Amino acid sequence: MDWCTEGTPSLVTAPVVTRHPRALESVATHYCPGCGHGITQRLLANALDELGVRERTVGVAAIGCSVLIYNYLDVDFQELPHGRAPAGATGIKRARPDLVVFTYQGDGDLAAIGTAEIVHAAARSENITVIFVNNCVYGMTGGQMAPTTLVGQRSETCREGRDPKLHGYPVRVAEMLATLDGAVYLERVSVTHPENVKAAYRAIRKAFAYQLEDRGFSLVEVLSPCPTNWGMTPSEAVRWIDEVVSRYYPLGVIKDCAPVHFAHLLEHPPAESPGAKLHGFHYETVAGPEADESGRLTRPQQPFGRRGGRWTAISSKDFQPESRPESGSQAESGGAAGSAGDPTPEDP
Ligand SMILES: Cc1ncc(C[n+]2csc(CCOP(=O)(O)OP(=O)(O)O)c2C)c(N)n1
Ligand code: SF4
Ligand SMILES: [Mg+2]
Repeated sequence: MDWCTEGTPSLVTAPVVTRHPRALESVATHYCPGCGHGITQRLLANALDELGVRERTVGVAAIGCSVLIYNYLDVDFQELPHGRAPAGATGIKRARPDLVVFTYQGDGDLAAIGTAEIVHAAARSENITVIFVNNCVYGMTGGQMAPTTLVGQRSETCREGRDPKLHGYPVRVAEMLATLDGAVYLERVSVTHPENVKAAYRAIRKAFAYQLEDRGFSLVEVLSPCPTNWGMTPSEAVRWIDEVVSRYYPLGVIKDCAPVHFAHLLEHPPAESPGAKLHGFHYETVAGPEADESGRLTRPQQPFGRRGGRWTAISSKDFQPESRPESGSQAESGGAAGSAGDPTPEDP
């Protein structure tokens, strides 16, 4: 039978627009219908293929529904106890900087038992990539409340819905890590409809590209459906992410910048001109105050509390040790008013 009848779309002659990723094993996964882990791991495999790094990639599997990722991706894997994946990834990357190292962690794993590990890996700006799958519950163990469970959301351990008075408030992991100078690239995505899946792919690929460029810590937070524990159909679950979850956890780039060194000096910039150099770092004024409609001077919004300036490393060639502030200068006494980074004396 001739499948290539003229004028009829043909599977034989049609251009190949997608194919099974080399980094994805051809095995059936154990994920429930509508689960977001499968899509996310497929995107991960695509990114490793596209960047050509599959053979030198090591994944660190966490505890949770995703643990069997080591059976689904064709890369080397290490499994770590609950929450410890960033610590293990740190060791692997430091011992073998030539490898591409990532962790793949759920919200129970990363944001509850593993909070310390992720915070300090980000603070140290470990050059690793973290894929953080936020499905608002402990999926594997039957849907208990996680740090990410929304206020009012029902779970096995909060049957009437999360009550902030009793259970506290959900943790926005990406925003929390954004306050750390070492966190370089943080983006939140979802795997609900095709546009979001494409954005998720771009974010995952970019996070790995940053690691290849030796930029430091990156994390992609993926809002992911868990229809089984949410008591929803797969289509209800993606709708719930689009209409409810992503309002509390907004999608988009949360942070994308170089690590900031000597951040504490932002509060105590040197008393000298904007060109002042200190201990091999250079202080630049980013933006001064601007007049609003009523003529009042206000500062333009700076990300994460940055106030008017930033420190950047300078090459050793330009380093001028004599430019340290003299003892008793404004910098040492903590008086920032009138200095390069804080030109509005009336500001607190
Ligand atoms: C030290 C330790 N404590 C508790 C558990 C039980 N446990 C296994 S998976 C899991 C929750 C995983 O939830 P999450 O990280 O959100 O992953 P998901 O299954 O939702 O993808 C827990 C508490 C464990 N395996 N080890
Ligand atoms: S329980 Fe939830 S997270 Fe786990 S496989 Fe099923 S849908 Fe996915
Ligand atoms: Mg989870």
